[in-house]
Amino acid sequence: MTTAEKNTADRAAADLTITEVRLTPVLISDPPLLNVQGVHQPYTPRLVIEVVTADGVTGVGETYGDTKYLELARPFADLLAGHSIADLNGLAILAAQVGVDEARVDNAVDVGGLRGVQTADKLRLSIISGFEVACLDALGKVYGVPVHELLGGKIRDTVEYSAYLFYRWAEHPGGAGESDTWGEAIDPAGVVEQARRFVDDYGFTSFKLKGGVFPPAEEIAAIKALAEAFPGHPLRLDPNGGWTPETSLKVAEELGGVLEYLEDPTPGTPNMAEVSAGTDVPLATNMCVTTLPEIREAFLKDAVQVVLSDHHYWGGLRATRELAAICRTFGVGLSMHSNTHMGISLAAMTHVAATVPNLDYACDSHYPWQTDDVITARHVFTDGRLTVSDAPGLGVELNRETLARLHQRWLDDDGTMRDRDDAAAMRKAKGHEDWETPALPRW
Ligand code: GKR
Ligand code: MG
Repeated sequence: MTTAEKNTADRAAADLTITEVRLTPVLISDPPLLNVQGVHQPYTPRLVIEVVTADGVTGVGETYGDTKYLELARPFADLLAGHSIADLNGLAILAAQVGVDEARVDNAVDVGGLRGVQTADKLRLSIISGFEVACLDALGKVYGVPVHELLGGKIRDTVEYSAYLFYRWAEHPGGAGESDTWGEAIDPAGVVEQARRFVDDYGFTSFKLKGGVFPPAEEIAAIKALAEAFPGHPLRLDPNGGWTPETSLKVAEELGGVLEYLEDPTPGTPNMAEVSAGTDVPLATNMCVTTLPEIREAFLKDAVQVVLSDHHYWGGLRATRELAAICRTFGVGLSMHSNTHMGISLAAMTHVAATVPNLDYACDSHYPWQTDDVITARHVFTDGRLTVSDAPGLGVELNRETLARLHQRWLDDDGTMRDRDDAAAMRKAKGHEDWETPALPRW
């Protein structure tokens, strides 16, 4: 038997049955980044998922780690023993058996994540996605192929990311958490300085500013300063629904010539449709189109011209490709959203992005802000791009020592960091003791 024949025989004989699932919640450090709800906590919860097959092959995935996600992931993991890592469609069937405590669902607004209205289904999808990625990683390792090949194959060798600029403080209130060397950015000069470092360190060529923090005039000034400092570079502004339609239209008029797109200027599809009807600036969203049932109204009303995909809450890498196909059908652009995450998620984002023909924009990623990672070799951006890995599976390896340390941090936490709450974090700052998440639209 030739080596190739033996490999084929080995693969055919592989036992794909899941025999063990390991769930490891961790707390990863996060800088004091500001948004419409408040400020990031010093530490953010994430969940690392490992599925182990009967042959001892381990696949890894990552998703949100707040208590409400853990409460779903645990019973879901219990259902997986005996399931095949190749039965990806079966994950949703199993997840439907897991009950969601409705009291845990932030119905009006998604606390911390700013990903639109939360539902029990969306919580389930956010769990399925982490397991789907872990199964794909394991499957890729068994068959000796990269995850992108399991999705049909890469159509690009590198994936472009944008610099994700945030207004931020130099330190967390009371000097909590880890310190870094980025310094404060609370005005146009600070934002431009931050952008320069993103360019110098990572080579990003497009920029997204998280807005909704200061009155719109100040954020308009910051975008204009970026346009002047980086002429011709794509710029985006995202106040997470912080403005009324009227304010949004004024901002669109002021920034018409410089914005690549305006992201969620105003909350909800009807408001977005009103803005869309009054401006030529493309509107993007990761707040009003976040699930399949939300697509119809938004697309029929031409409320959005770009949807930000996110495999975490859309239900996985294959679901992301389905979303891409729907967007293609309707002539709606596709970009990619990000929350605080580590390298397992970035690997998954890069694999799926490499396979989607109509990913028309540089993807978002919080990764440069994350100094903690559970993988052995951090991803390196070159010219703002990541090279798509051709190694089996995701192409990342767990650093067990770091995983244990970050899990210990989660165990040692008194409970205050285990659930992301940007408003609670804001109240710890001097002068903001009475802060409440502002009702949207705020301006
Ligand atoms: O982490 O502050 C943040 C972001 O505002 C994030 O929560 C959003 O979901 O980045 C996201 C967005 O594009 O809206
Ligand atoms: Mg957004």
